[in-house]
Amino acid sequence: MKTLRTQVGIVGAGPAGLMLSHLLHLAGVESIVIEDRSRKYIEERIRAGVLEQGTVDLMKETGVGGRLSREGLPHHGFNISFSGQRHRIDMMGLTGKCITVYAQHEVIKDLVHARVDAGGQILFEVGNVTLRDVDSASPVICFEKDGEPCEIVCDFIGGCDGFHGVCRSSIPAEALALYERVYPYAWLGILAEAAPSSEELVYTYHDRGFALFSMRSPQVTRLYLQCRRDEDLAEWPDDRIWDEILLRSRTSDGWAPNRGPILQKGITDMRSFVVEPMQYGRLFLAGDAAHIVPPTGAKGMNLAIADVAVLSRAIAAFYRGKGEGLLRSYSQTCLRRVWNVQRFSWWMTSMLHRSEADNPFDHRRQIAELDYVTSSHAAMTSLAENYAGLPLD
Ligand code: RFL
Ligand code: PHB
Repeated sequence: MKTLRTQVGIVGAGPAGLMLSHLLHLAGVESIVIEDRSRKYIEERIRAGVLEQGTVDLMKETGVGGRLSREGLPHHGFNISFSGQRHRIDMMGLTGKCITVYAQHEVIKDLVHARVDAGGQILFEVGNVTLRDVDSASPVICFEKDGEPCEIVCDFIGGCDGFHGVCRSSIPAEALALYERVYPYAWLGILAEAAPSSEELVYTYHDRGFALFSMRSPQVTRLYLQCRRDEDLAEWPDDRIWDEILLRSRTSDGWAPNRGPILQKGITDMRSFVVEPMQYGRLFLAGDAAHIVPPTGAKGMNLAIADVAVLSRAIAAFYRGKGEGLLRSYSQTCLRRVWNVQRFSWWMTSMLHRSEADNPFDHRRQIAELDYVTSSHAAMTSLAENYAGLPLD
């Protein structure tokens, strides 16, 4: 058995785990990150694309925003489209804030690079991860690396291993309350080699279902379509995907996404999920391990980063001799923001999607709501404020 010792053991090298390790390092606290996938896999996994202003500011302030500043696409507004008309929400004009389009796997590359450069330890391709003595002062992470049993003995564990990880399930069920909503639809997402035909995102409500136009670079468009939960990708040859995207997205002024070769496609289910509290003993859950939002508000990664900003501060205060106060309030501090973001993500989702259970009343109600949020200054300000992101604390 190989035994490693560190201050904070972190399970999962997603945005939450890597940013936690980075922030702790800047505060003079040591950590080791373990990850069950390879470095190449996590650096290429296609996921989120929208960074809130607070996430961008944190990356820049902590020295990992160089490439983001050069390659990220700042967006001052976005569009909501329905009944064939696009309506621009002027986020910058309404709130003084903007969002930046920069792929999640680029954030991962920047964080891995920063940790490796600073001599930080990230152990990739570990297996059989379990936690022990989580409610003691010396919790232990057990795992296998290259066939050899290993353990990390630490003071705290960062449970940053995503929705399907092992950390949340290491907590006794009776110590947690779960809140969940599963939506009756999913998203079919594609990356296409096509120049984006709009500089800003377009969220479309259509009789045939939701569509989202986004991008990754001046050459690559990212698109999503509402589909069935049990949708079979095999039934979606490229031409059918393009026909459906164009049918839903085209506006009466002739705007439509540009077509191009499809580079990647996948289906994402839609879920709202929160676990309370986000802590058990010396185990602190952060990011998707503690909560999931449907992707319509573009919030999941931003919420993961916000959690670890709070957690790193609490752990740093503990080592500076300031006691356990911030650690004790970690869950409560995060959950306030988490529920705000849950509300916004649920609201965006229910406003923009069609459900089989909907009747003509719901359809007209949704159109009225879309009309309101794209014409009332007060409603647009609320939408823009939430989309650009609430303050980190
Ligand atoms: P992650 O990214 O899932 O990272 C968890 C890591 O833990 C590893 N792991 C383990 N490691 C060791 N031992 C184990 N037993 C382990 N089990 C798992 C995993 O391999 C992984 O590397 O969680 P984290 O860090 O909390 O980050 C959350 C975000 O990834 C997620 O919320 C976002 O991707 C959600 N999301 C979006 N968020 C945004 O902020 N803006 C967006 O525009 C946005 N768009 C999206 C999205 C998610 C999507 N999908 C694919 C779910 C669009 C889509 C389509
Ligand atoms: C993306 O570009 O992947 C994206 C953008 C906005 C969302 C979700 C995903 O709401």
